[in-house]
Amino acid sequence: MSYENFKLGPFDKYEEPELEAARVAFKADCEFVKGVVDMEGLPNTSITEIALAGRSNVGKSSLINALTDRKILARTSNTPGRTRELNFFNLNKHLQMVDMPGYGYAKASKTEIYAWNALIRDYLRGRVQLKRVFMLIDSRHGVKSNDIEIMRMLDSSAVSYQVVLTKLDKVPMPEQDKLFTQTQDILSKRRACHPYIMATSSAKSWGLAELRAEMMRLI
Ligand SMILES: Nc1nc2c(ncn2[C@@H]2O[C@H](COP(=O)(O)OP(=O)(O)O)[C@@H](O)[C@H]2O)c(=O)[nH]1
Ligand SMILES: [Mg+2]
Repeated sequence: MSYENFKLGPFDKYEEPELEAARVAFKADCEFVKGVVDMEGLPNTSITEIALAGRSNVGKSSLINALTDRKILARTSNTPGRTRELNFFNLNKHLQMVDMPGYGYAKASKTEIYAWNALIRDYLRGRVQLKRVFMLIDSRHGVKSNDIEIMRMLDSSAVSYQVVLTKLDKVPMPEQDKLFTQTQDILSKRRACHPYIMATSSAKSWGLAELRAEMMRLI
């Protein structure tokens, strides 16, 4: 696939032993901890946390399932906006992964949107053990204005984040190069953004080994 050629450009490099160690780590037990609707409900632990953020339907739940090789761990759905809670998953008591409520869901009411945004904002700003936010971007659509809004908020709160392109299988090879360059351009202007992007397809298992390795670097 085309993105192999980019490993020294916008993509970081991972050696085989590191990829293998991460693969083994993600084979461990992964359990759903809880769904959280307000700040009081946050699990009271100090385990390293990473969060998956992104627009509704970008593929957050699918990515958690693919990373952990479980089919139904995180509920995936064809109905956008169904995930309205912060869903906490615990990987072998070492890494907590948080599936965040999607933003940009057109059919939601203003009140709902306001409540989710407040929860997302409070969580992202106030969580000490949160080591990185993985900002999922649909490869077909690229970075949208509401993605930029979240990135701006992360920049201003100094929460580090990294972009993960999803559904790369939906973009024909000749257009992938353009997607990578455009994404890289947008990100180069952002302060708290990790310099490398990650490219994945949960459907084809592309980029999962690398993303697991990147997550394990944070523990
Ligand atoms: N082709 C393709 N479809 C995907 C991929 N990841 C997710 N999807 C589909 O996109 C839709 C939304 O996925 P979901 O994980 O529920 O998104 P979420 O709202 O961000 O949690 C579902 O129909 C998935 O099957 C992928 O890598 N490739
Ligand atoms: Mg979901």
